[in-house]
Parts: sequence; C-alpha cells; structure tokens
Amino acid sequence: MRSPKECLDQARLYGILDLGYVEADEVETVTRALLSGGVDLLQLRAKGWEQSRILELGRRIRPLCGEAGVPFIVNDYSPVAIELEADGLHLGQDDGSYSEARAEVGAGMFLGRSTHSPDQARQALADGFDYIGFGPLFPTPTKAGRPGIGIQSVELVEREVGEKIPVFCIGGIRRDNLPVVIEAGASRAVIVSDLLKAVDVAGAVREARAGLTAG
Ligand code: 3NM
Repeated sequence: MRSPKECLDQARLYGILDLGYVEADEVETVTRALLSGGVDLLQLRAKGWEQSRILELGRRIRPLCGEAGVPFIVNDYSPVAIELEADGLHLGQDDGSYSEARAEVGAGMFLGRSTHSPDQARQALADGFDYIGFGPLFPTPTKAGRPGIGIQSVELVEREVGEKIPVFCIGGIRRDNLPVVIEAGASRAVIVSDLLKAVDVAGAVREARAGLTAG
C-alpha cells in the first residue's frame, strides 16, 4: 500500500466531509460514498463544533479511510488530529504557524495550509507546508461572504509552488465548471458542496475525478 505522503503527492481530488452539509447520523454513509467514488484524500471539517464531538465523529470515519487506503485529514485542531492518528492536519491562515503545528504533531503527519493569494501560497511553501489549498476561486456558500479570487493566478501558483508541493484549487468548484479550472492550469481540486449535495455522491465523485484525471 502507498504511504500517506505518496497518496498526497499523487492526489487529484480532495474530498471534505463538511458537517455543515452532512447530518451526524449520515457521516458513515457519506464517507463510504466519497471513498467508493474515489476521493484521493478525505478531510473532516466541522467549523464551530466542540472538539469532543469532532473526536466522536472522527472515530467513526477514521477507520473507513484507513481501510480504503485514503489519507485522513483533520481541519484546524491538532489535538483531534493527534488523538485520531490522522495522516494530515489542515490549517487556515489564522490557525498558527507551521513550526508550532509541526512541534505539536511530530514529523509523521503532513500539514496543509489554506492560501488566498500567490504571496500566501509562496509563503506556505517557504514555511514548509506539505500542500496548499488555493482559493476561493469563486464565491461559495461553504465559505460565505468571501469574494472569489478568480482563476487568473492559478497558472502562476501551479508553476511557482505546484512544482514543489501539491496545490489544490478550492472554492466554488463544481463538476460543471471544473473544465474551466483545469483549462486555467489546475491539476488538483477540492470540491465540497457539489459532491455532498449530489443525489448520488459516489457517482458525482467518479465524474469529478474522471475530469481531473483526464486534465
Ligand atoms: N476553503 P465548496 S474555499 C473550505 O479558499 C474552503 O480556503 C476555502 O467548498 C479556501 O466546494 C472553501 O462547496 C469552501 O465551494 C469549498
């Protein structure tokens, strides 16, 4: 089986189990659908939830990712990531420094950073992050109130940062506008609401992944 780091390096489609879209009693079903459809990475995102509650839900889905050989990533909370033996921890711009997080989680876990401009993307690479998210490319209900940064910087960031660490474009990406994002130079993407709101989640994942693999 590939190591989590190898999976990260080869990943195209990054799925997020966002508890803003998924009811607590559906987390296993939706996780299984994301995994069977073929997400390459899976993040647990639970904005505003108590860490104890995230831990409880994480305990239910972490083993499913392990069985599928798909790296499991926790958003924001290093204690939760450590407790769940996550493969990765994802940090926003305001979630502390690379070195603090690295000191907390140790050498084995990969660390990702949300970036919202080419400068932030370059900084995350310089800091030592293992991958970045770059966006939001388009306005999105999942991060309401943020303007989209557009697709014009995608190629630059792919060239300057994506040669060294994986760059995942994010924010308002759907199956129907994915070709535009790929055309702009993206090779990897995070898609949240378009997958989680689909009637057939696994089918939606397959479709998105096929688009990225062909690109
Ligand atoms: N982070 P959707 S945009 C979680 O730009 C998140 O850092 C973003 O959800 C960033 O695919 C975003 O539903 C929301 O637009 C992505």
